[in-house]
Amino acid sequence: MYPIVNEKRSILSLCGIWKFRFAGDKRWQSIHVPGSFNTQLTDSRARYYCGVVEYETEFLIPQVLSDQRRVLRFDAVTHDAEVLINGRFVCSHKGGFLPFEVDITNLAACGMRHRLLVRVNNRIDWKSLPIGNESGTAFFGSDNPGIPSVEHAKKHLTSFNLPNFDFFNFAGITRPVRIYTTARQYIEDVTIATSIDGADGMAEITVKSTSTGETRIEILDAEDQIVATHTGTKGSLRIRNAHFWFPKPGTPYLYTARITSGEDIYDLKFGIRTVTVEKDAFLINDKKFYFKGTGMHEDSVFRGRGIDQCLEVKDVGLLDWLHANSLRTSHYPYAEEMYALCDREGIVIIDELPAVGLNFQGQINPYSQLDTASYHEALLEQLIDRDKNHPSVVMWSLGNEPDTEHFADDAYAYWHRLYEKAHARDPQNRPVTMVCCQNDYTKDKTTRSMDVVCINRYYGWYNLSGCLDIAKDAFNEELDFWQQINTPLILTEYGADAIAGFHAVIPEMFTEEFQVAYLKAMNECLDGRSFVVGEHPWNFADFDTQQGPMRAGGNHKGLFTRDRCPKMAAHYVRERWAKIENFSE
Ligand code: GCB
Repeated sequence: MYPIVNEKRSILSLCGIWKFRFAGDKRWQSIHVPGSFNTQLTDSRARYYCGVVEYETEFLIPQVLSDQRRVLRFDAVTHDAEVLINGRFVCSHKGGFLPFEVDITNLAACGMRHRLLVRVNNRIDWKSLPIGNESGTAFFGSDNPGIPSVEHAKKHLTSFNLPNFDFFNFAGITRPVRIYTTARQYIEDVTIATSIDGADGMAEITVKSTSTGETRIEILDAEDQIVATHTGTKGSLRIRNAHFWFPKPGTPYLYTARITSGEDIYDLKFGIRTVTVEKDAFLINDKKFYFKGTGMHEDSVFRGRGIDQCLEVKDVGLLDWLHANSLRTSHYPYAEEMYALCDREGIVIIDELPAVGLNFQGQINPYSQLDTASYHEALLEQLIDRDKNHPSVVMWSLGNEPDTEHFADDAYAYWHRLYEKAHARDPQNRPVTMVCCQNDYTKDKTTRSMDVVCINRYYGWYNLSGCLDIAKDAFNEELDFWQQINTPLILTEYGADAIAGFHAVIPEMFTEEFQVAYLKAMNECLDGRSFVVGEHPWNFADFDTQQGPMRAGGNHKGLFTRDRCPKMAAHYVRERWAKIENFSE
């Protein structure tokens, strides 16, 4: 559970300046935690380094906390971590975007200084999520093995750490590190599922506690008035004349569940809302909802992927300015603070796993040649356990753009197993999706089997480049196909790169005018199709990527520049979304 401070719990932040070195170095350099090392350091190795780095700091837990249970928590270390206290191994963790923790009550006595060392490995490969491009597919510029330069380059492949995805592989201790304390007997977990009964809200609450004492649940409204109570670890609480959680411009009303169990107390904010899919509609609180928003990235100039709450506030504010109501955490789970902010601000989230890159355009079968299945499942469980109580989260995305075309049966088996796991594990039984890349949709069996069809399409950009009339024909033909499936569809990505300040009277690719013309053309295809329940232009803002011939200083499909200035497209989208309501009959 997310660390909090109250009368029974405390937090010591370990954020600040730590020591850092590349494995094998003697000399330490200074670094800020949290942050990505690739962007912070001026050391020439920092940007494209591959392998192990070390972070070190000291900590001291005040003696006043000696009766408390003490837990060391990392919100995210990208990608793999090994943690040592005073030279002794205490835990390890695989995966760069989800939290992990270790009980250090008996490992670090209060009132003494302790040395904390974190070894971080940023290598991505065929067993990690996201996927590394271990074979260098497409990277050598030619698949012709006869070209000598290719053979030469292949010898160096292991030092490249190539991503098989389109965002920079930022690494390091990217989110806060904290020691939090609880009573010795403590609340381990709280699960809340809500439903609506006329004017009343129902909250099914389950508490997991190690305490032998009594457990009490109180529900407080936004004015801190108690509106329902229960004694015991499991209860169905009725909140009379409840305020429901609605995305903005509705009211994202939040209640607090205050759990007391023996000597421990935990406070959890939640919203009362329902999410269902019915035929080709996506319903929030039984009303037909339309997703207006974008895919995004945790990405900024100095912090890389390091958490920046100032930027989170800015981004959520700009989404509101656009009249957006939603975002997708493309292509990995975001910092927990962002979900809490979206709960408060009424932004709906499609919560995505870091399963991106399971696609080698048919050259490699990701389901038999890669080794991700059980790890993928573990991440799914961790994600649902972390985010299950957020009212803003309305759908799980199992991954982005896997190969579902060339190995259609293998793909179905792989993704459907996860689909079923997600439904079985989520106490709120939210809809589940997987985001599909542009492919031969007639061969794809997986996408249509999800609760919501989510497709990324680049007609007029990567194919039919610049020819928007033909692109519209092709996209309309595809939408006619999806119309028959009787499942709601969200266009989760569509976009054109635009270099801010590039203009032309006759719109051509890379100009701001073309980006607007492109989005208009695609939107014309969506309008009037009632099974289309959302549009997410790619991307919210320009972002950093691996260097390559298609990327001049990153990906420029942002509606905003990387420093959050609006391009013409942002103004166009804002005008359009002002006229589209969140809900329809
Ligand atoms: C996609 C990917 C996204 C890329 C985008 C692009 O389909 O999902 O990660 O950044 O295309 O701009 O190429």
